[in-house]
Amino acid sequence: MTPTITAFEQSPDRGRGLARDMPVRWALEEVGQPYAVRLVSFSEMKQPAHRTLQPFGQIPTYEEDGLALFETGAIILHIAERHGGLLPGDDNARARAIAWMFAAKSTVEPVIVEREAAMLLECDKGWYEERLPILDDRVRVRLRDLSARLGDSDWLDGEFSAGDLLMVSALRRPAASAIVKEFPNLAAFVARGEARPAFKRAFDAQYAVFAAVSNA
Ligand SMILES: N[C@@H](CCC(=O)N[C@@H](CS)C(=O)NCC(=O)O)C(=O)O
Repeated sequence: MTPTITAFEQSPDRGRGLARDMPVRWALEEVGQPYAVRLVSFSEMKQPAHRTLQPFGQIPTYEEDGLALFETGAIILHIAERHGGLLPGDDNARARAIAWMFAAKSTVEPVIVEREAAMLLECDKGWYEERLPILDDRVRVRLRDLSARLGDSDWLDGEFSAGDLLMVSALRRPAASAIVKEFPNLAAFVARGEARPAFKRAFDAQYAVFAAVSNA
């Protein structure tokens, strides 16, 4: 059965491929699984029908054969477990790739999202200018450690995996991009992810939604 994911009807990112349906689309493209997209408005996302799928009233969601999932990481793990190409076959390597998925979502992305939230929601506060360097430093500490671990490797642990997919997705967030540039190996890591044909297909598909709304 073709899975259906949800995405913003009108994405605030204006076609930059930042909304979190993007990593799910990317994962589906990597494994060659066709999918359908149901676009939802901001008000629909907060209605009970959508909250049944996503308790926090957010996108993305994933529905397939009686299964409804939320949380990007869980959705991608599900996709990766059912198809080849996103997790290694060797059990230990697979466990390590899953550890990188968690690292992306629970160690790296939160500090980036915290900076993003400050930029969006706190920029009119008197203490904003004072707080921003503190948030930048929190991102920098994580990226410094990540950069040290990545070293000269193409990917975080051997072949490209769902861990890389989620880490590249976190580093693509605008709140991280200036700091990513301080670490040339991380900038190259992101560029390698974005150069993957599956990434490009996912990006184009998400961009098409933005373009259709803009031209309407
Ligand atoms: N932890 C969730 C976060 C989902 C999330 O933040 N979604 C954003 C779009 S990228 C959203 O729906 N924002 C609208 C809102 O929270 O009202 C995941 O990774 O799936």
